[in-house]
Amino acid sequence: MAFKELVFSGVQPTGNLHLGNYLGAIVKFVELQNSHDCIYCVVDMHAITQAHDPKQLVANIREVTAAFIACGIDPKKHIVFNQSQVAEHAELAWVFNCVARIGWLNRMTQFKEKAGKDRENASIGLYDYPVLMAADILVYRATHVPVGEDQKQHLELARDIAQKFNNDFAESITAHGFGDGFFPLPEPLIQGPATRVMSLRDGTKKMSKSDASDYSRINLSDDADAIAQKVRKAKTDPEPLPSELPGLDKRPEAANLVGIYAALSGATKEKVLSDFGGGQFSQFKASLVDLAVAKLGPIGAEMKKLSADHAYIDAVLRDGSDRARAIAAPNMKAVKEIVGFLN
Ligand code: AQP
Repeated sequence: MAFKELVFSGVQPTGNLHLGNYLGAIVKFVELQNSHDCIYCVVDMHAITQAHDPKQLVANIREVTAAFIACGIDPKKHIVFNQSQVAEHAELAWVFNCVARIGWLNRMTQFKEKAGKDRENASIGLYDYPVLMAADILVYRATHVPVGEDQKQHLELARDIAQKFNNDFAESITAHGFGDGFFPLPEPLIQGPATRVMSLRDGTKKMSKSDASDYSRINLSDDADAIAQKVRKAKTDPEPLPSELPGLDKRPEAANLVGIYAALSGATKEKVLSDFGGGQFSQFKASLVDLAVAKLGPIGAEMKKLSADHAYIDAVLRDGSDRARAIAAPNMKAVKEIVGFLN
């Protein structure tokens, strides 16, 4: 069955939106608006899978919404909303809980990393997170999902769930007039020079909201001084920059900074190396500071302004939720009929 192309993606409102979220995901969200219908979600139900402060969560939901808009997402042309306002996400997640297999979830590396050694004490929500994520995407029957590299495994699980649902209920799907498959197999869109932005303190670790060191990441809310300090203090090695890509092998910190520069400037890593190769890190870092401040400074300022306008942000989310629900509700109704619920 052919599906209409539709983009869906989400960001957790867990605080400290950073350069990794921006380059790995939000920049792609903005680009895709020109070619696709897009639904961008503040996935607040994922944000309660680990301990959280309710007051902070409300502020974070508004901040991520403000970041989307400040980065260039148009909430009138596309849909911007928060997950918990559309109950169909949770409803479909339950059906998918009965489709997904425990063995599949046991393989999810993000759960292992986030639960750490104390796995018995992790919430069931954290374990089940990828099933809810599959529901987030598939409740809209979305076909394309822009994400960072770290979400690849979760996208594969979403495809497995869609495929198993289509197989398990094949007869019912056909009987209800949905051809040979109700759900598309959503395609991950993981592209560009910064699909996995690494920590500025350790080039082998992902840049992450939860890293204890604020110097490990550039936050979208950082001002010019903070950006400059963090880039200047970013870990490097004693060698000058190479002129060609193979010269970055086994130099994770150098490779990371070159990837960041390439993504922020819209150039390839090859071009960045041909411009800066042979030079000292200090010169390259000075150029990176200028570039990062020019790109991120205005976003941070706009984010702060918008986050403070609660009435505007809340109205955007309400309007987006109404429009999201209008797509999700008929899909959920069909799922209920397919699985044999009376409604
Ligand atoms: N370092 C990264 N490089 C590239 N892309 C990244 N993303 C996250 N970190 C990087 C992408 O940003 C989108 C939103 O992520 P999220 O907030 O939903 O979840 P996350 O991956 O859990 O974010 P963090 O920062 O890594 O949080 P913690 O510290 O809680 O683990 C996704 O598309 C993600 O791929």
